[in-house]
Order: sequence, then structure tokens, then C-alpha cells
Amino acid sequence: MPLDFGASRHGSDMGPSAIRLAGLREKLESLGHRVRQSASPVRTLPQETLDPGNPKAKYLAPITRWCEALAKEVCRAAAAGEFPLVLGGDHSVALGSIAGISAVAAERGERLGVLYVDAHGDFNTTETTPSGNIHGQCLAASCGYGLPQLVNLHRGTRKVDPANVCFVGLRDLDRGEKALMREAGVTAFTMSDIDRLGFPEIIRRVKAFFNGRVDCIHVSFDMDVLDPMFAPGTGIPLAAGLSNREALLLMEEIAETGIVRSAEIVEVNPVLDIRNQTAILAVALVARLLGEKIY
Ligand SMILES: [Mn+2]
Repeated sequence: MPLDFGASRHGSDMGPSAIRLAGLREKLESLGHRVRQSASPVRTLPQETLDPGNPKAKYLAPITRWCEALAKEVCRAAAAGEFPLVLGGDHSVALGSIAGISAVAAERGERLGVLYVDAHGDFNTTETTPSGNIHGQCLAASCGYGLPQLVNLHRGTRKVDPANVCFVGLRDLDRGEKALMREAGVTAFTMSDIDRLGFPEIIRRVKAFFNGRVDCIHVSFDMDVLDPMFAPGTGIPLAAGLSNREALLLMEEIAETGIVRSAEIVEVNPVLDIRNQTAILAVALVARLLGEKIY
């Protein structure tokens, strides 16, 4: 999903190419998976060619249009028994992927959970946003808060119950979004929790959180959750993040639940990267999520 309209720093529209060049298809095929489609189902325009419009929700019209197309494609793939793996793009693409997978879950009468691995909350609305960027509003909208154009995308209802959303790696929240997250009742394991309890205990709690609460999990992975030492190629790098080893282990362990049905990996920005290392790490993370074991 080569869409970077949700972020101020351009370049994550090249993320899917960078991830493909880092060997995604070869890695997945080496694990025994069959890759059905590696080209984007949508054709986007460069951000700089369009007018941002509403300063509190920049590029709202093109984002909703393209995320609608993405939702249809995710829905089609999941309904056909495929594993939709969305390559971002900035995090606003989550609006489309979560809309698509939630439609399939609802049809099957399944409860959807979201593992949101991100340094940021992405839980602003037009009332609280400091930047007007939609990648900072995408999870709030998926949970039913914010502009009706985003909340009602694809199917005119909330996509995921915030009580079924679990964060890992949070370390930077805007004041307004923090209040809304608390009110909504999302669960968060912050970097401080990780430092207090240790990562294995956090993983145990994440798995316990989903166990029995949901029937399927969507993994939404923002590369900025990683420490910039490991992932410099991302739009809003923030110090004191996850190590590559912690992130790889988290993917391996969440895969063990056996109920991960879809995922996205977002905010790979090759313009800011060093020798494509962020995309290379993205491929390694996806591989762990899709069954790779060291031994
Ligand atoms: Mn994000």
C-alpha cells in the first residue's frame, strides 16, 4: 500500500518496494508459503501533487478513497483463506486493513483483536491532533472515534472493540490521545512496563490478554517501535525503543497463538534509511510472524 498521505515526512510510499527488494517473497517461499500477489492493488499519486485540504485531517479524501480500495482487497483475500499481509506506507493504511479484516471477522461471527506494536498511540481525533496527520488518528478511528468518513470506512460501524486492542512498545503520547485511550479502555504495555517487568513477562501477558478474549488477531506493526539504532528508516524515530531481538521474539511468540489472521508492517521510509536495513529487518519480522523458527 504505497500511501504516505497520512504522514508529514514523505517517502514511506516507497516502503513496499524497499521491503520487496529486501527479499520478502524469497523469504516467504523459503518458509513454504505461496505468495499470490506482490504488486499493490491500488495506484496512488505522489503526496506533493495534491492539496492537503482540512488541516485537522490532511488528505482525508484520498486516504479514505485508497483505504476503501485496500479494505476491499484485504476482505477478498481473507475471505478466500489467504493471509493478508499489507506493506505500508504510513500507518494510515491500517484504516483499510483493519476495515477489511473486521468485515470478514464479523461475517464469521468472530471477535477481532489487534496487537498494535508502535511507539505512538495513533489515537488522536480532529479535536486533539497536534499535527493534522491521519496516521496519528488511524487507531482511534478504527475503534470508533473521530471523523465519520474514517470511522465508517468500508462498513458503517466501528471496526474493533478498543477492549480488544493491546499495545506493545508505547513511549510517546499526546495529552488528548492519552485521555481518549484511557476512556476507550485499550490495554498498553509501555516501554516502562517492559523495563519494569522484563520482556518475557510482557509477552506472557500479551498472549494471556488475547487468549479467550478474541478469535482472531490482526498485527499492526509500526517500525518506529524499534530503537532508531535498529530501524533508522522511519518517519518519526524515537529513542529508547525495542531492540531487534525483542521485536523478533514478539512476532515469533504471537504467531504461536495460532490465531493471527492478518498483518501490516508500516512506516518503512527508504529516504531516511541506511542501506535498506529497516526494510531488511521488516522482512525478518514478517518471517517470524509467519512461522520461521531458528532451530
Ligand atoms: Mn503508528
